[in-house]
Amino acid sequence: MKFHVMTLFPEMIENAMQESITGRAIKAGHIELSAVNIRDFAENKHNRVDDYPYGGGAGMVMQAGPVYRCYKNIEESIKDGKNPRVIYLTPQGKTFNQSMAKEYAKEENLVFLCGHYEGIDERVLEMIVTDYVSIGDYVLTGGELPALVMMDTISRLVPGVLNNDISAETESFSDNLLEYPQYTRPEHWMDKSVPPVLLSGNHKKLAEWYREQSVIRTALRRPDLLEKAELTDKERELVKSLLAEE
Ligand code: 6GU
Repeated sequence: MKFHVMTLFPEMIENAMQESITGRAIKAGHIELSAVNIRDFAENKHNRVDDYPYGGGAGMVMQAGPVYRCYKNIEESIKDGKNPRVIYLTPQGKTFNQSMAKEYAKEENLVFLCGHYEGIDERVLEMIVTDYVSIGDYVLTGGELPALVMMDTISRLVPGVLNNDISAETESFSDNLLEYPQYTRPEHWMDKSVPPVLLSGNHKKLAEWYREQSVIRTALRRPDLLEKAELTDKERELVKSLLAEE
């Protein structure tokens, strides 16, 4: 998986991606990152890439030319002959979720276009963008943090990035249930003890407890997710009694 990021702040992308699990994945060669500065494709003395909006109004608009030349440069670097998906980060896009991440993780190349100022000239968006994606209903100053959010989410689905292959599958959202609570040593802390079933070594009881805790937690914190979860009749009864208590 190679991520290509078109941005005015390449260091913001590189610095964040070099930390923690994504940093290790880059060093190990599981993912590749190229942050390309759109400003390098300005063709004027002061390297300006924005101008006033036609029609007037507040703020500046990123010009089509530098963005287009930046994209062409990336396209030429991709040697597989396929047109990559080009994701424009915008609050006007489809809200990113885990199932979109799973789809993106199948791609060999992904291009992210990060806007700033009041936006980007519509004509270049029409030319190159395949997907308009938002990360939620709030407004950020630019597309860099959303691109980082998406790359982080997608990276951990790429084979080899996480230590154990099962961990990406068994956690929150994979079956529309939240993950069960976790505990580590010491067994007793303040006035709180680890649930005894976790010390029992009984695998069947453990699996039942994990499942029940996931259902309880999802009912209390994210009842909206349960519409898509597959629950047994007994689990549905449990949910009903929990939601009645509230
Ligand atoms: Cl993708 N961009 C910006 N600027 N703000 C956002 C967003 C994206 N997603 C949520 N808010």
